[in-house]
Amino acid sequence: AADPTPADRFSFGLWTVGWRANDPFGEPTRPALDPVESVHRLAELGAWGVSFHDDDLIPFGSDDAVREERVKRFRKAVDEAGLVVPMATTNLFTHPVFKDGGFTSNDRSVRRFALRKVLRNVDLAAELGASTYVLWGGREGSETDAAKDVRAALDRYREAMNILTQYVVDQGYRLRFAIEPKPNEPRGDILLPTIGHALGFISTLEHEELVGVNPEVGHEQMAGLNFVHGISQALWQDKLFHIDLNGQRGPRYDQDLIFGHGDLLSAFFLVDLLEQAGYGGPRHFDYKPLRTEDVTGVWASAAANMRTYLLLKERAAAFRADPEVGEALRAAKVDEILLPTLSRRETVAQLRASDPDFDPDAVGARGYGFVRLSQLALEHLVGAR
Ligand code: GLT
Ligand code: MN
Ligand code: MN
Ligand code: MN
Repeated sequence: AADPTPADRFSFGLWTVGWRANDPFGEPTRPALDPVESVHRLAELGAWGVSFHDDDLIPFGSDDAVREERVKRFRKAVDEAGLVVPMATTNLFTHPVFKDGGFTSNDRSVRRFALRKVLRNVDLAAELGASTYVLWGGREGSETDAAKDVRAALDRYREAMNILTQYVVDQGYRLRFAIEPKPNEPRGDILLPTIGHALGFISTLEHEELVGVNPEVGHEQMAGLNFVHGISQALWQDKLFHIDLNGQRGPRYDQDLIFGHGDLLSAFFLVDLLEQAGYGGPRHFDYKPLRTEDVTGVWASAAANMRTYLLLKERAAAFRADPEVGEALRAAKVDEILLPTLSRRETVAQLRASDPDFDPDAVGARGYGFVRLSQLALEHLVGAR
């Protein structure tokens, strides 16, 4: 059951397995991978989908002939391998032209160029059958508050989103956008730094129904936030359009570890949540194979992501099926929160007159039993039950 199949809807970015492991201090440690090879290897490992940035596929600045040829090769590989392309995205961060951002660069000509670049790749995404278009604004931000009028930058961000959503509507594409939050890196401070900021921003858009979030495990954890809570709220607002699974060890640089190789307990509860909630979208891994690994290690790490997810899914199911867990959940009143606080048709006056004998001291003295529950989860996670 820990062997992935396409039914598990696992997908990978071309840039993940294809990362050559260059970092700010060192050169690449691995050769470039041909996207065609990546597609075939991912399919052999049991993946379902592959995602890409425009520049992963078509080198920045390519002419139309090269572009056409690259797309053709990729499409052929995807078809032969039996993969799908559930998501596509734009690189608005590598080229120096984007050093002050794409949609929110102070330079208007850059903002116009960024929009043209995205629109062009939105066409390709639609052509390849993608249903989600991710926007990670890694360069949208600043290092100094003197340099960015953030309120105006958010106006420009919104302007870009309104243009893109209207374009998709006008073209009749079945494509929705997903904003990916991140607090910092590469910019000192990035706009829309968390799931919450992104959800607030989305509610101001003209076509807010076409825009959701693509949260990444490590990005929320870099901000010290609880990823499971963030995903819960995104689900609650019907905004979890896509997800980037990986691992991170607390607030530090973006580690992009294999899923589960960071905060394992959080990964367990995340899988439990996604499966319980019936999340139907891709389980997309956005990780970086460790810089120490050769190409063999790259494919071992891709397989590890999927296997870890499936093992956690098994463990979470066992946790839910355990009668002792059921009893501990009831004792902890975990299901009582499902009950509305007021009864049907109860008035505020009735509420105010109710429970004259309520004893706050007695109720305050009662233990909830959350420790027992938490330990049961841990024991299932480590296979002790
Ligand atoms: C980049 C970033 C990721 C985003 C990718 C989508 S680009 O690799 O670190 O978190 O998901 O643009
Ligand atoms: Mn409209
Ligand atoms: Mn990341
Ligand atoms: Mn990501």
